[in-house]
Amino acid sequence: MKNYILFGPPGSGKGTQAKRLESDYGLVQISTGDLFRYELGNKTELGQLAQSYMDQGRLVPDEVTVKMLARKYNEHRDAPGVIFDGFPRTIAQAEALDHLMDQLDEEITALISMDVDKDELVQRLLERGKTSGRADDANEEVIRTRLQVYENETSPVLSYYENQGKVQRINGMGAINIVFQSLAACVR
Ligand code: B4P
Repeated sequence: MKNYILFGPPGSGKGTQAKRLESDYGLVQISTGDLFRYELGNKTELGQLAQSYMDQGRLVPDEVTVKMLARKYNEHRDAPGVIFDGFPRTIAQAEALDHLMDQLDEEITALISMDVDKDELVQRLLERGKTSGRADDANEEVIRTRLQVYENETSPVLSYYENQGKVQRINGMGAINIVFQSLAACVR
């Protein structure tokens, strides 16, 4: 089974591209952001806990996120492959993912990192905020907090996988179709 991590800052297009990889290559998208939004929409206990963090642009605590992710992964063991979208976002999550892979005799195939300029990220998220109804896209201050959280807590995850020789980088600027072509070349 192939296990890809799609990596990049908020607004880099992880969700957008993961959906296309799912429809074109049969890889299953596992998005922690979508999983939290689902729980939130159903007003579950987990959803209410997650909302307090997400609305401020902060990360949901690792132990909650890891447990939810492991449960979801186990539902898709017969898939040809998965795309982890928005996970891992901290070193602790990366270590937990390695542990899960070991337990299941699996391994991370590659981490694909999408590079996008900061100004472009802010523009994309503000644009989405006009229609998404997402509190974390609604104002620039929360968006800047998310980008700062990414710098501080998530970007070290890249070095973690660089040390394992698993990182592939692509240019995330440009039209969605062009970015998808670069991405497709990494998973073929
Ligand atoms: P996520 O749901 O993961 O969302 P994201 O980082 O904002 O978006 P993504 O990179 O997927 O961008 P998208 O394709 O949508 O996280 C939301 C929150 O959930 C986090 O802040 C956190 O609180 C919580 N969370 C999630 N995972 C967690 C974890 N592991 N641990 C703890 N907390 C966690 O694209 C954005 C916009 O750009 C879209 O409107 C899209 O149409 C547009 N776009 C995409 N590609 C484009 C392109 N090439 N050109 C122009 N526009 C483009």
